[in-house]
Amino acid sequence: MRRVLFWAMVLLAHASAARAATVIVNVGGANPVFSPQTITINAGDKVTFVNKGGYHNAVADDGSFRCAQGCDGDGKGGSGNASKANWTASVIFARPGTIGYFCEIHGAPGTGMYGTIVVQAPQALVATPGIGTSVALLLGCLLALVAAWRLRRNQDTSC
Ligand SMILES: [Cu+2]
Repeated sequence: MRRVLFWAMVLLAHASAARAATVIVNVGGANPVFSPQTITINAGDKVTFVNKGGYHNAVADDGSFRCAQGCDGDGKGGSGNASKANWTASVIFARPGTIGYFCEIHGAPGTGMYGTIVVQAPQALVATPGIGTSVALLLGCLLALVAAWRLRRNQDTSC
């Protein structure tokens, strides 16, 4: 019985983990670009900017974030001032919308070194294959558990 509960919890954890993803955007390197330049994520996902070389930062057109070695106002002493250190900085996008951003050294909104993040609204549970699969697995597991429990009430069962 404990094993069944364990696996049910593993499946549930998997289902909730599938909701929030981390997407990497490479910053600079051989060329002063953000790569991929345009990404599409789901609300709640995290974008991690990784400086691959050069003097850069990542600044939202609307001022909602300004990041390099951390982000301005992150409460951890981070600074969005452009830096050539091998910095990484993460931003979580909670709300749907399209957010443009740029490097203050090599670009401006929509020109030069800039990028776009398309944040989609949260998708229905069944519309996300990863979650749907987990739910199906979990339901299958529970049905198997009920069937096994009816057959052998006194024995430990497992999926
Ligand atoms: Cu730059």
